[in-house]
Amino acid sequence: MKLAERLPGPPTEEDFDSPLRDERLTARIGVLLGICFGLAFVTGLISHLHYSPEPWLPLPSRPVWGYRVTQGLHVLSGTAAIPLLLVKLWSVYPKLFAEIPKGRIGTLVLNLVERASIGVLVAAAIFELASGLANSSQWYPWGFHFRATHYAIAWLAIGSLILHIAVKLPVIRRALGEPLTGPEPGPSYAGPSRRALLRTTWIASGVAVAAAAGNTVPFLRKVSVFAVRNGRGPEGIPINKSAKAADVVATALDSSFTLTLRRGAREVSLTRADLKAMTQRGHTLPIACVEGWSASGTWTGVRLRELLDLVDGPAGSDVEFRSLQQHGAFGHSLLPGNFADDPLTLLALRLNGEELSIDHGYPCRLIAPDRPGVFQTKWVHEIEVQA
Ligand SMILES: Nc1nc2c(c(=O)[nH]1)N[C@H]1C(S)=C(S)[C@@H](COP(=O)(O)O)O[C@H]1N2
Ligand SMILES: [Mo]
Repeated sequence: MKLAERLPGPPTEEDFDSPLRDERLTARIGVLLGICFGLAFVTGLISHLHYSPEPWLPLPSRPVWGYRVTQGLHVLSGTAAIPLLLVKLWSVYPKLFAEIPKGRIGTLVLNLVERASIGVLVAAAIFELASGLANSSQWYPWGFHFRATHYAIAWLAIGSLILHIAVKLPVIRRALGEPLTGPEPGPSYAGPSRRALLRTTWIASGVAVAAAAGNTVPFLRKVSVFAVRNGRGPEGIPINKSAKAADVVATALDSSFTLTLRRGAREVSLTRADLKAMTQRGHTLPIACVEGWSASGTWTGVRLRELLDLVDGPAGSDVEFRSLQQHGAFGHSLLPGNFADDPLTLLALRLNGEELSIDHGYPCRLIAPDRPGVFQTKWVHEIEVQA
């Protein structure tokens, strides 16, 4: 026997004979998957605009829970998509082994182009879900810049998804119009029904969401095995980075601490006692981390606008915050003018009725409505008006 005859050949599409694989199943999962990707894309764009503001599209500072909801939805829709994508890929992957049509060169080219576009879609979709999941679990096993890459590939994913839906629209419409059951598989078939597989897929997706939702929804915290934050922390709020990790313990507790307000050559220095002597206001505002967890607290402190007035900061000016933290990207942030002027934006000194703990940003920290947590700078020691 020749070697070629002894080796098994590559499988053909017919070698995969599960009667559950069917365009009616694929289309139904596809609809939900499409909704999840659409939701993740739109909420991702909102998050991107917070990081890279566009002057022609300023984001509003209300509702205060805006980013909490959009970023929560972003992470949850991505999480829900993981089981859906796995089952959907299972339902179609034998097509990879389908014979390439012989004959007209045009048909061949079209077939190859379609395969390539699906290859791009699958790769981009897997990349988005895998990198997003790792990021929301605070696991960074890669060397590339997460946000820039996740954002660029998102366009690739949504573009190839729209193309895919357009190409498949006739099949999708036909498949959704047909009932899920029948024809019955042969008597030798002992597996689950198509309906049972679909139900299991929905449940898997729901369980994944419930397991992640505890990051945002307080009463789900107990069941959430994926929740990075269990809701515990000083003053009832989780801590993102401790004072020790940020290497600010000594400077934050230094009794000679002063806050510097600056605008051009104008400068005003305030001690913590000076800040305490100003009008204190209390607002309930959430910390909403990009990783998807969020928690609401009642913050008390000085209205930012009243501090900016001390150096005659013009209305609408962007404001730079600098932390005592010397290292890392989170040691400073730029607050757009409309957020700086929002009467709810505080330089907080207290949280939930207690003195701000050092891990939450003592001596003082920024807390603004509808902002990504990463910009709610802790251990603030300099505030500079950019006008
Ligand atoms: N100086 C400084 N401020 C910071 C951070 C940081 O690492 N350093 N982390 C930010 C992030 S990512 C979040 S989500 C919030 C969390 O605030 P908390 O630790 O008080 O809950 O703080 C923000 N402020
Ligand atoms: Mo964060």
